[in-house]
Amino acid sequence: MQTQDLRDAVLRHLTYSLGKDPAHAQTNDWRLALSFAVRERIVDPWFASTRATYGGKHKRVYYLSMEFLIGRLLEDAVVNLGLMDAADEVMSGFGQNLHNVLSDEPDAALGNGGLGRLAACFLESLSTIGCPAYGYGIRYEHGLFKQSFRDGRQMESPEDWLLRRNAWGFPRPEASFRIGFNGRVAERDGKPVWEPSEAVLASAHDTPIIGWQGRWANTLRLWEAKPVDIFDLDRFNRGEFAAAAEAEASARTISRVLYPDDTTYQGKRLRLQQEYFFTAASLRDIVRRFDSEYDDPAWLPQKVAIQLNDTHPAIAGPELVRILHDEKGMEIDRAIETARATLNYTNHTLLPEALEKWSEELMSDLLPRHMTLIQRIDEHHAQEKPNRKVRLIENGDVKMGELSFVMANRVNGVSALHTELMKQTVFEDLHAQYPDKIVNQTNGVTPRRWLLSANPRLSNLIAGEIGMDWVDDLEQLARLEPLAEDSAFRKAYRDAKRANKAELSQWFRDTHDVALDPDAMFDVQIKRIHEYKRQHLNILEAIALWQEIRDNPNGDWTPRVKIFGGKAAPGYVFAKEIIYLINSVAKVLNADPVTSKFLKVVYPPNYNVTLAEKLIPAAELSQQISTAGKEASGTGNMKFALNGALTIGTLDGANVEIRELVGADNFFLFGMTASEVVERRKVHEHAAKAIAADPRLARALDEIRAGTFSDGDGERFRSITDNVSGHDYFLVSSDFTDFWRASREVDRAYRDSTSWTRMAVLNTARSGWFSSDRTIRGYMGDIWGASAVPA
Ligand code: CRA
Repeated sequence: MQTQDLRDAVLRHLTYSLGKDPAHAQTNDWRLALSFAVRERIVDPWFASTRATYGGKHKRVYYLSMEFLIGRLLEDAVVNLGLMDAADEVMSGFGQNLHNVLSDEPDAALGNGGLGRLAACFLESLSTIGCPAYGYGIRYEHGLFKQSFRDGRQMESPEDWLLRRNAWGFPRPEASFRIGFNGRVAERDGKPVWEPSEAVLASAHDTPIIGWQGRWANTLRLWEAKPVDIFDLDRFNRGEFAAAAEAEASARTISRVLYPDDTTYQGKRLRLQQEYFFTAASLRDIVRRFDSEYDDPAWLPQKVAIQLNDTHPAIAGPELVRILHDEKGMEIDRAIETARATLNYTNHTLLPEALEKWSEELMSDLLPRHMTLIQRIDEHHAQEKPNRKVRLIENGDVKMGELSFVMANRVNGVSALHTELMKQTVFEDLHAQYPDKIVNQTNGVTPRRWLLSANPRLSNLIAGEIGMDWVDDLEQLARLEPLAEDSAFRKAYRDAKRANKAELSQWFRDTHDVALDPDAMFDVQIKRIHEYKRQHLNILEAIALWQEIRDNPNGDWTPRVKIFGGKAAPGYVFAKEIIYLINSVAKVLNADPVTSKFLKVVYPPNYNVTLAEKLIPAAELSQQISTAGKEASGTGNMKFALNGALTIGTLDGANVEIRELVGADNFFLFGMTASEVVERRKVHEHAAKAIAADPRLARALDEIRAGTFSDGDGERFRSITDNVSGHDYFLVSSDFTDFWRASREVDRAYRDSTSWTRMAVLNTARSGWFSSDRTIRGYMGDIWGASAVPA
C-alpha cells in the first residue's frame, strides 16, 4: 500500500509539479519527484507539531547559528519516515537506481566543519525527541567552496547548491523583515530611537526537519537577503543599467557566501553585517511569535530559550535589549535581565584567533544603537560585580565572547576537558564572578545519519541481534558487549567492515583511478586542515615509515592505506602548504614499487558530509591527533568510534571521554596532556631537542629538505620544515616519538584480527553515550528548561 501510494505520488509530482514526461525524465527529475513525494508526507506531522506547540503553550527552543552543515536531506527523510524499501521498489519500477537518485542531490554545505555539522545533528535530534524548536540561519547562495587539486595544490571554486531546484525549502516571502544598518540614534519623547540609513529585507525559507519515525517535525528557517527596493527604474531609464542594479547587488551580497574560515576569525564589515542580519531577523520573528500568544514581555524567559551557537549571533544580546527597551518600553535594567534570562551561549573554541572582536568604530558606524547598549550592558555588569576585572570593550574593541558570557543565562563548553579549560583560561575572571554559569554539554552525533543510514551493513547486523530500539536510544548498543566474545558475531562484524572497505576501494577506483587493497588497514584523518589538528604530524610519520620499509623491504609490515580529507581556508597559507605536502608525498610513495604494497597515501578532494558518509563506515583507524588543549571536542571522533574504528589520539576534547567509555585497552593513546603542552612550550628550543633525540624524525625532515617530494627543490616545503624544527607552537616534533610508538602498536594490534575486531565491537557497543539525543536532553534539562511534547 505504502509502495503504491508512493509510486502514485512520484508520478504525480513528476508530471504536475515538474512538467516532465516519464519517458524523458532524467535522474535529477526523478530525484525531485521523489523528494516532493516524500516532502508531502512530512507536511502533516510538521503542521501537527506546530499545532501541538501552540495548543499546549509549550516553551520553544531557538538555535541561532551562522552554519548548518546539513548535507543531503532526501535520504534522511526517507530513512526517518521508514520509506527506504518502498522508495527502492518504486524507483526500480521506474527503471531508476535509488542509490543514484539519492546521490544526485547536491550536498548543502552551509557550514565549515564541526560547528555547522553539530547544528545539523542537533536539529535532527530535537525533532526525534519532539522538543519544539526552530533553527535559524542564513540561506547562503554559495555554501562552502569546492576543493580540487591542481598539481597537488588546493584550488577553490564556488559552490552552487541552488543552481538546481531545491526540493526542501518553502519560500515564505510574506515572512520578511526590514533589517537596518548605519544611521544615527535620535531622541523621541526623551527616548533613544535608532534611525538606520540603510536597510535590506530578510526573507524566510523554511525547511521541515523530520525526526525518527516521522513523529515530530521542526523548522529550519533560513534568511535570504533582498533589496528593499527591487530596482532603480529612473536610473535604468537614463541608461545607467549597471548602476540601476547596484542596490540590489549590494543587498544580496549579505547572503551570497559563507565565510570559509574555520576557527579563525576575520574582522570584516560584511561578516558583521551577516551576523546582525540573521540575528535581528530571527529575534524579530521570535518576538512576533511570542507576542501572538502572550501579552507580557516579562514572560519571555518562561516561553523562549535562545541558544547562541558560538559568538556569531552575539549581537542578539543588545538587539533583544533594544527590542524590549526601545520598542516595548521595558525599563532598561529589566530589559537586560529579561534578555539575559532568555539567552544562552555555547563556546566552541579556545583558540585566541577565533574569539571575535569588533572595533568600536565599526560597531558604532554599522550599529550605533547597539554600541550604546553594549556600553550600558557593561555598566550594568559593573554595578552587579563591582570588583570585576572584565570589560566588554577593551583597547577600542568590543569583545564578543565576554559580551555573550555576560548576556547569557548559561554558558556551555562542548566536552568535559574544554569546559574545564574555559573556566581556567578565557573565562577565568567571569567564571569567578558567576561560578554557576558555565556548564558542560559534550557534543554528540545523530545515529540516524551516522550509523543507520551511512552504514547499512553494520546497522543490519546490530538490528539482527538487538532489534531497532538503539536507533533512538543509542545506549542500547551496550547490549552488543557480550557479543565481542562471540566468534560468529565477530566474523559477521568483520565481514561488514570488509564489505564497506571493498565498496570504498571500488569508489576510489571508479572516481580517482587508484587501486587500494581492501585488506590493508584503512587509516583515516578527515577534518579541516589546521596546524592544531596536525595533519603534518601524520604525514611525517608516513614518511618515516616509508623510509623504514625501504630499508627493510622484506620486513613483516602491516599494510596500511592512509586516507586524508579536508579543506583549508583559502587564506590560510600554512594549511595549504600542508595539503601540498601530503599530495606530494602521496605521489612519491604510491609510485614506489617496493613500498606501495605496504603503504599508500590517498587524498580525495572536496571532503564534505557526503564523503564522510562513505569513509567513516570503512575506517579502521581514526586519527584524532590534535595538540592537547586545542580541539574543543571533535565530533568526527565519535562517528568513527560508533562505526567501529579504533582511535589513535591525544587526550584532547571528547577523545578523553571516548577513551573513558570505550576503555583504555581499546584506544591508542599518545602524546602530551594539555598541561604538559603548556610546560613543554616553555622549554628552550624544544623542537630542536626533540629532533636531536629522535633520528627517525630528523631523517624524515631531511627527506623533505632534500627535495624528494618536490622534484629536487629543497626549498619548496621550507615553511613546514622550518616551523616544525623551529617555533613549533603545536609541538609536532615533541609528540612525534610517542606518535610513532603508538602507530607501531596499532600495526601489531591489527595483525591479530580477532582481538582487533573485539576492540572494534567494544567501541561500537560503548559509544551509545555520544548520541546527539543525549546532548540535546542535556541542553533541555540544564540550559533551556524545555520539555518534549508528549506524543
Ligand atoms: N571547528 C571545534 O574546533 C568542535 C566543534 C563543535 C569547533 C571542534 O572541536 O567539535 O566546534 N569550533 O563544537 C569552532 O567552530 C568557532 O569554533 C569547530 O568546528
